[in-house]
Amino acid sequence: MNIAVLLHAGAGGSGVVATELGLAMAESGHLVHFVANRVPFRLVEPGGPNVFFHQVEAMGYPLFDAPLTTLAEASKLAEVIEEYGIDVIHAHYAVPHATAAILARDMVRSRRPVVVTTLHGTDVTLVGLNRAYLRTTQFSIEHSDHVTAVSDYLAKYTTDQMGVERDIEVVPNFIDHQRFHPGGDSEIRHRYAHPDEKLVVHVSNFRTVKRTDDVVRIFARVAERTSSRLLMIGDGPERPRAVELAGELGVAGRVAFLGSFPRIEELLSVSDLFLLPSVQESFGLSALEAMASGTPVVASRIGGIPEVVEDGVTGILCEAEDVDAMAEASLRILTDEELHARMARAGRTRAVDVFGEAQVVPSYARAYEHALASTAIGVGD
Ligand code: GMT
Repeated sequence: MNIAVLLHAGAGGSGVVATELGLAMAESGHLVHFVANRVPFRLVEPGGPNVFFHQVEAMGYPLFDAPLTTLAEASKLAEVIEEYGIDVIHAHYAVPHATAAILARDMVRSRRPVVVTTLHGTDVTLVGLNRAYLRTTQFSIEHSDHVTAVSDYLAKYTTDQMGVERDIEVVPNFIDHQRFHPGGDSEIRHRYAHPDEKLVVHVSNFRTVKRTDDVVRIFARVAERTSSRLLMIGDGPERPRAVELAGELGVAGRVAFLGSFPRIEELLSVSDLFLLPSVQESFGLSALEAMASGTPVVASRIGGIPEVVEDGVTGILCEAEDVDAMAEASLRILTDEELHARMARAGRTRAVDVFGEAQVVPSYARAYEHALASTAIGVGD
């Protein structure tokens, strides 16, 4: 198949899934064309002869408030479709990518490809439900040829809250468990913590929904009772507030804000606990990355997280915003070696057996075939 992938190129779960999936498809022999405004952040090295990148460039103009990126994306995609005979467009994130995909599909002069859209979370829960984008998001989902969502929660939410009437297949996030694995390099651990200290970690894009201030609050309570350090990985609008709060709570010297760190697997595999106190999370890819690395998780019992983190088995789930409960749960895991080891093993097993690349990627390949079959377009017709 010739597959075009539309994605957000910056750091974020949907871009990670889109890039890893595209690379896996290319590995299995398909030709994959990434279409984005810049090279996706996980496309760190050339992906081999089956991987192409096409840059979207949107022209600014005094009459426009901002460059019309969705239209530029649709135009670029139409060129790619006509030049390479694209069979499938995979749009990750409903707006604007599914919208651009549908526009390109409908305007090409050659054979039309099919549009497969994957809903990742905030494209529905935050952006899509906003009145400014609601109708466009509904339209883009309903006019895709096949739609997947990353959790049961998100599929139901889209149908119930957005009033979208169509089948949505659940295909979860997946993990490269050779890249994310337990037993990291002790030299790396020593850079961040002394041997007698516990290492707690959080990874996100520091948006409000991630509650990075709660991460710092939970850690401050943990640090009162056990010698520990916190690694804050990633960047975003809430980072300055989290830095300030660490100072206010007197733990600044124990918290390292590392920013966007490219090889997070090296840090997850040497950490003792992963914190994810989000108030919204359709799946929680970072929790899965922690589990694959053998790191137990303390997270909120919201959204799709209970489909990923098995409460009491691979981590502990608490009510969102209940900082005290999350601090208690963290201390339980950090101070009970036997419990920690059991959760670390169970997390790794669940990540490999349920969310491994080999388990999940074929579902996307079937989704492509299903879309092609349902519109009666054969590959290369
Ligand atoms: O908010 C983020 O973490 C980024 C966001 C994205 O679209 O890049 O992540 C969403 O998609 C991920 C991949 O499918 C999911 O694992 C995250 O749970 C989801 N984030 C939210 O729902 C807040």
